Order: sequence, then structure tokens, then C-alpha cells
Amino acid sequence: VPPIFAKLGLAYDDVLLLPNETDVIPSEVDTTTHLTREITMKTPAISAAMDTVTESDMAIAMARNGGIGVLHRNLSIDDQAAQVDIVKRSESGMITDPLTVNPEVSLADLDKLCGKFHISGLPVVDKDNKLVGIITNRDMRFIPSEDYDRLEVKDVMTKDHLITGPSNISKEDAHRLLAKYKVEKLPLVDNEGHLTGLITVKDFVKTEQYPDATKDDQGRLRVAAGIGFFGDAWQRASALMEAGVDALVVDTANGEARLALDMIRRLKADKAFNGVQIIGGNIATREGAQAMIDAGADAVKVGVGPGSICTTRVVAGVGVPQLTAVYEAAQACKAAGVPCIADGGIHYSGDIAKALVAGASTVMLGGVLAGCEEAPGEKVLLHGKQYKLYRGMGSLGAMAPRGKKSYSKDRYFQADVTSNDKVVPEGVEGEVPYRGPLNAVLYQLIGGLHQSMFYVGAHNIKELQERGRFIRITDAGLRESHPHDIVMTAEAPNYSGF
Ligand code: RVP
Repeated sequence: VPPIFAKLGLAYDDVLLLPNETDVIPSEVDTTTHLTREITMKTPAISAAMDTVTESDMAIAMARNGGIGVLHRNLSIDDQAAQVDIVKRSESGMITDPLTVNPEVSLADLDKLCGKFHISGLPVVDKDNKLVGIITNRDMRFIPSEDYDRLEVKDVMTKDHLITGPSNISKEDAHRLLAKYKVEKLPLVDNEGHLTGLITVKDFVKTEQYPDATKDDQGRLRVAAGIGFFGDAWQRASALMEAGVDALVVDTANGEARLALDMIRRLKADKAFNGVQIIGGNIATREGAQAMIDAGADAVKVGVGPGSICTTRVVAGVGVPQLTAVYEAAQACKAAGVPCIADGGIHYSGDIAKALVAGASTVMLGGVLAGCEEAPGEKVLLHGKQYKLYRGMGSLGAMAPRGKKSYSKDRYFQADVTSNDKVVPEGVEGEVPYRGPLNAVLYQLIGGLHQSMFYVGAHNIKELQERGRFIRITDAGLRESHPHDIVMTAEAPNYSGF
């Protein structure tokens, strides 16, 4: 029988990393890591599967910056699958299944379609999928919007002297054609003139602009999505897979629940899901991690109660301080060659290096990203400052939204009751300061990690994990760590007293 009092649990704030002799230059470190057994990323950061953190805009921005986003699941299956589609189509080497329009579509409908997918034009095909033209914002520029309902694509599209390429064109040849004819889109056609693909100049530019982007082998941005584990969870998983999702996260507050483990096992056993990585979570002990590994998870997500909006530890009295949780889970993960994700409780950039030294391969971030421009929701003005809504997925607002359906209540295993009084929340709702675009926020977070690696003397994550050693600190030590004996008059971009 295990002793009733287990070990001492430590949080990020209980420790610091020891400096070592070093020849590392911060700007030259390599932060490449594994998201799952098969997916690698240049940046060890994941945006949380929360309805105030990750929808398609955040997922696109995360992947461009070398991380990945997990699309939340508090929305219908169709809406979530549509978000996957938006990310997968946002940028790609060669689009094999491009969006198209028929010549008879009104300009008004075309305009809506382009807006939804953030694209500037489309190939036009007849009912046999033969290319008959192309319509881009160049063709639309001088058409007054009052005429959009009256005019159809065929009235304004470019149909003469179309520049096209053969289906099997190389990247270099495609680039040459785009440059020679000064066009932005190159439709690819087979011998009979059927549309087989599309290459756009935007994708070449984006590749140069975001060299670290997390991409699949077709050059499309990668994206993950949360699913549940009963009811229509299987249908959701299938729809997301068909939309091209790279990884599914079986998303629950208690990953040791039999239903969650069974879901992982079933997904791993089904050949249809072979191309999709399966991430399980959340657990907070070595045994919990082992159960996920035994179920076949391709990565294990750790964290019970550390989240900035989470009340599980006070409502249920359950959880493990996050540094110890990550360390314990990582012991099982390391032995099995399964990456471990430290989810929740990251407040400052220094916590990222601590999580990695404790054994995580990546960190999942909620609160520190919820204030970004790309997070869902509008900015609100409060006392002259801008804020954005951030709420726990176990909050009343997320589990019992007024007049709306909650799709994700089962994350906390709550019955589908109609009355809000019968919900037991494990999270709170609030506001976080507006922080501007994600790339600036991530630059500071990952910049902080570069500094950690410099101090520890690690050129890469593996060396960070080998060389990193903790020292436990006291309350006095923690006070000393933060700015003290000064009235802060300006906030640094990576430090706020908030
Ligand atoms: P944080 O980054 O500290 O804001 O934590 C985010 C994490 O908190 C999420 O990835 C999730 O695991 C957890 N979470 C989300 N909702 C709730 C809740 O309502 N208790 N907790």
C-alpha cells in the first residue's frame, strides 16, 4: 500500500535553474522539439484548446511561428471542422484541392467566400472541373460594390491568355512562371484542361517570412483540435480528420477516466486514424502518464489544477503542483519515448525552461496568449486600458452559456443538465490585458527561453534537459526574484505585475 502522504509537490515558483559555464549565444540556440512521437516543431509552444484562446486565427499564427494551436471544441462539429479547413488552406506549397467557383456565382457570394478564407482570388471551373478562368481582386478592383449582386463571376473573370502549369510542375518552375508573367496565382491543369491544383505567390512569400513554420509534408500549416470521449466524439474526430487535422487531443480534466483512455485506445486501433497523432490528457502523476502511454497516446498532456483560471484544486481539493507533476509524468514518458506536454500555470517565460528541464517537450499556454489580437473575442475598455475575455472551460460561462449550447461540458464530466444551478464550475471567468499580435508575445516568451538556454549552457532542448538543475527556494528567495523596493513606472514587454 502506498503511504497516504506522498512526496512534496513543487510549483514553478518553488525553484530556479542553476547557471552553468556556457559558450552558448542566445540567438543561436535550437529549440526544435517533439509535439508528439511523429510531429516536430521549431518552437515548443502550444496554444490551449479554450474558447477564448484558440480558433483558426490563433492556430494559423501559432503554426507560422513554429508552434501549434489546438482548436477548442466548444462549438458544433461542422464549425470546428471548418476551422481546421481554414488553417489547412491558409498557406500551402501546392493546394491539391483548391477552392473554386462556378462562372454563375454572384460577385456578392464570391466576396463572402474570399473573406471567410482570407484569400484574394479563385480559379473558375465549369461543372466538369475544367478551368475556364480565374478571378482575383485585380478583376474586382474597379467594380462598385453596388453591382456585386447583379454581376456574376463570368462577367468579370480573366479568361483569355490564362497562365497555367502542368500538374506535376516543380516548385522552381512554378516560381519562374509566376515571376515571368507577374501573376499571383498559377492554376495547374491536366492534359484535358481539368483543374488539378493551385500554386500562389503568397505561399512563397509566407515561406520566406515564416521560415520556422510548423508544416505538414504538403507544405500546409499544421493544426490540432480537441475532442471529447463519448456521445458524438467519434463523429467529431472523423469530421476533423477528414478536414485534415494533424493531431487530435482527447481533452478532459481527468485523463485517467476510463472513457478517456478507451477513446485513445479506440482511435489508435482504427486504421482510418493512422495519419493523425493522438494526444491524451490531462494527468498529473507517473501512473496517470503510464496509463495514457499504455492506451497508445502519441503525447501525454500534464496538468491538474495549475491553470490561471482553474479552481479544481480548491473545488475538488485535487491536483499536483505543476513542476512535480511534469517531472513525475516525464519519468514514465521518457522511458516510453513519448513526448510530454506541460499544460497550464506558465506565467513568465522562465517557467517554460523550468517545464522543459522537468522533462516536458512542449508547453501549453492559455492565459499568456488570451490577450493576443488573434485570440477569439473583442477587446473591452476598462478604466482606460484594453482587455480581452479569458475564461476557464470549466467556468459557468463555458459550461452553461446563456441561450447557447455547451459542447464541452463533458470535459469536467458534468451531466447535461438544463439548469445552471446544477453545474459545479471548476474555473472562473475574467479579463486579461490586451497584448497585441501573437508574434510579439511569442517573441518574448521564446526569447526568454533562449536566455535560459544561454545561462544553463544548452545549445538545444536535449542539452537543456541534460544540463538543467534546479535549486529550491524559499518565500524570501521568490520575493528577491521579482523586482522589489521600486515603484514600477513602466511595464516591460515580458514582465507585468498583473
Ligand atoms: P494557463 O495557461 O495557466 O491559463 O492554463 C491553461 C490551461 O488550464 C488549459 O490548457 C487547460 O488545461 C486548463 N483549463 C482550462 N479551463 C480550465 C478550467 O476551467 N478549470 N482549466
